[in-house]
Amino acid sequence: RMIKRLLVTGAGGGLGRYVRERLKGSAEILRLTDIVDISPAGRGEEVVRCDLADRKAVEELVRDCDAILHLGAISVEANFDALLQANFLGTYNLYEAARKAGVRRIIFASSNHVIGFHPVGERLDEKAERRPDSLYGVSKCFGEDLARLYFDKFGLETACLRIGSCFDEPKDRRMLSTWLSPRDFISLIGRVIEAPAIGHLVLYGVSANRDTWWSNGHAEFLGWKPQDTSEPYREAIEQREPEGAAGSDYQGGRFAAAGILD
Ligand code: NAI
Ligand code: 15L
Repeated sequence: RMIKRLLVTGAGGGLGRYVRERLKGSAEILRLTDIVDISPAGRGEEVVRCDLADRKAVEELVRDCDAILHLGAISVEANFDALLQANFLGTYNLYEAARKAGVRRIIFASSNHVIGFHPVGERLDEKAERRPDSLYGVSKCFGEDLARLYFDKFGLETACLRIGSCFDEPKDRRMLSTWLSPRDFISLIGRVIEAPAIGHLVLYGVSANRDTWWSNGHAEFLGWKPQDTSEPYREAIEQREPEGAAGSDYQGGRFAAAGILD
């Protein structure tokens, strides 16, 4: 069942580093790529530097890969021209290259910012209306729609992971609800890679936090159970951060409160 070669875009970023350290045994070879230099290939690794906005280079990059973990992107709000290259064009290039190369499955790092304008406390499932809170969020909506198109037209499967906040620890009150532990992130990726069939799947990437807003009830077939919770961090966070800090009315937090960057 083990896949041969898994391409990981954005391998130099925060989540890419978790994957490189901890995702062992899900693929024989990890092909790691980023636009920035990353440390040289170790055992079972290949390293390729590539700008996702470069169509020809992406075609080359994807060749011989069985599945893709697509993390490479601008990962915060930015001006439209920057998002246009990395997120819109980069994701399109990747899907086209994947289609041509016959790649079977993509895990797309979507974001909670596709639903960030829903109010805090509202429970959402995978059918919730998308309410992006930023141009960044719109770029992730585009990726989700592209994934839907490539499944309906070509049968290319994608799990769109609407990742909450994946860091070593939750950093503020909002992340008590949105935190995804690195360990749960890795186990979720493992489940998605190993599942026999996923079709087009939208998932929330969130740990078993007390006050989570998101439910994965439709995806129980994956058998993914988050192990971690933000509770051990609550006391320290509540002590250092006053209640009702800016941007906290909406699930996207500060992204919902910010303006458009030019
Ligand atoms: P990051 O910013 O640390 O890493 C993203 C990587 O993508 C960087 O190494 C960057 O050099 C690379 N990249 C940017 N533009 C590129 C281009 N044109 N061509 C090739 N590579 C390019 O972000 P992080 O936290 O590791 O996130 C990974 C993915 O997960 C991103 O797509 C982000 O939007 C998504 N995500 C992350 C969340 C988190 O809590 N860490 C939450 C929601 C979504
Ligand atoms: C994201 O989409 C970002 O990539 C990450 O840096 C965090 O801001 C995260 O969402 C979050 O909402 O906490």
